[in-house]
Amino acid sequence: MSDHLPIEELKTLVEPGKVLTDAASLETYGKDWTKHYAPAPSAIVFPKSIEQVQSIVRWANAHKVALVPSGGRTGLSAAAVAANGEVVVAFDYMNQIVDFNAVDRSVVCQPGVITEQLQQFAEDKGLYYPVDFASAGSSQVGGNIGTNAGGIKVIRYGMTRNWVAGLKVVTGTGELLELNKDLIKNATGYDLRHLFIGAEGTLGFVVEATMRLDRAPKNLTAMVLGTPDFDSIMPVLHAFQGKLDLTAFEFFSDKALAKILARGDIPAPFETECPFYALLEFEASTEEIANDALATFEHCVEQGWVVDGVMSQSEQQLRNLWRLREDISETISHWTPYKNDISVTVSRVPAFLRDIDAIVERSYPDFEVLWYGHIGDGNLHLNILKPEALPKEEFFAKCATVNTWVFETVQRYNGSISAEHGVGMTKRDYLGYSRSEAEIAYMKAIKAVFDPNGIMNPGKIFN
Ligand code: S2G
Ligand code: ZN
Repeated sequence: MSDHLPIEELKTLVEPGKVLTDAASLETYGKDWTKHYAPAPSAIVFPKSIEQVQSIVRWANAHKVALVPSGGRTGLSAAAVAANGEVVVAFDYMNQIVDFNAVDRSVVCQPGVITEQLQQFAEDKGLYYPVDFASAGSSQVGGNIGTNAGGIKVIRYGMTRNWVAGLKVVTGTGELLELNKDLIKNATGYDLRHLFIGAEGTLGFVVEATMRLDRAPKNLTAMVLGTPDFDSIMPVLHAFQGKLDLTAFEFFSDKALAKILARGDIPAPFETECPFYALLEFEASTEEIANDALATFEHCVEQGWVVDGVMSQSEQQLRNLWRLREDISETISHWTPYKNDISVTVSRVPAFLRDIDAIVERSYPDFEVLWYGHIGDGNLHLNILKPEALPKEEFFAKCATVNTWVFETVQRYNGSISAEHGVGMTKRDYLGYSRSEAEIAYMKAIKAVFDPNGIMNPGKIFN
């Protein structure tokens, strides 16, 4: 802990025992899922109310102490990593669902509500919270808003941003802003809510959010289809989108599937081994829709875009098919993967994939390369697995070199170097591949307005 930190004063701002400085807590709360930076916070503070968050921010301004917000610590861009003696503000004790309105179909959450808890709450009310991803069991709503989390249902439901009806934030000066007041329509000037969504806590901290819910989908059904090559995947998407209102369209490569099947706890989707697999989901709310799906499958087989496939016949089989896709990230974390989370417009995916794959083939002859992701909304996860014997630093250095070629290609396709995982620190140095100098200058100007002393998660998104 840095010796200048007025820690005794900080303790007076929260309840007893809600400021931790022991090594284990500093390690646990000072990091997220990334492995690039050693966590080194000076203290962890756990506010229980909006007023306590405001006091902490005022204290940090008075003493020029940097604050890092921490939620479920499932981030993948080191946006929640405290590597330079910052004080971590952890929202674990602000974890209550505080209101629900059946008419507005809205839920008021504190930032520490776990995503899965919100999903379950919605289900219990006969409704649906549609933002979903592998880490939903431990990520927090506040962090999902801070990173504008995406996931597997974006093709139908959009990003977290689409589901925030109202937002209370504490800005970098300690001021509380109540934004949009849960209104569906509100054309009264700038919608400041959207500045804070995806800002990774660099403008202010989410201290309460009103989340919208949707009607519950009926009889969700998944299909996993084996395709003979990259080029067949997008025609399959277009064929099914022409017939069905898809709730998801994902893909993964044979190497990614092999890591899942090697665990031995989930069966292969079918006998045939294919280089690529598409996982699509739709509401089989009528027999006609299910028949349309089968007819489209037959059409794709006739066209040579699909070589085999399976459709879920039960909730359990639906879950098993999804685990083939959703378990990839956690399963491959064993190999300390160099991760990419890139996106282009859907129409550009085929050419983009071919160009990136050529770079990857040329650059990583001796590394294991896995493709997977939300190809239906143009978002691809390219993961390079670290060979056991290769030191991490050497591996990351090699991948970082290749990554400049990947990002040059992303730039050429007007894509994003970070589709859903945020910028944090891992992508900070590459921002210029996806944002103009003018955009970055305006972002910094906005940061100076809301956080004049630069204490709110400094060094994230940009230096
Ligand atoms: C996914 C999870 C993190 C990753 O599985 O869609 O966003 O890239 C990822 O492994
Ligand atoms: Zn993803």
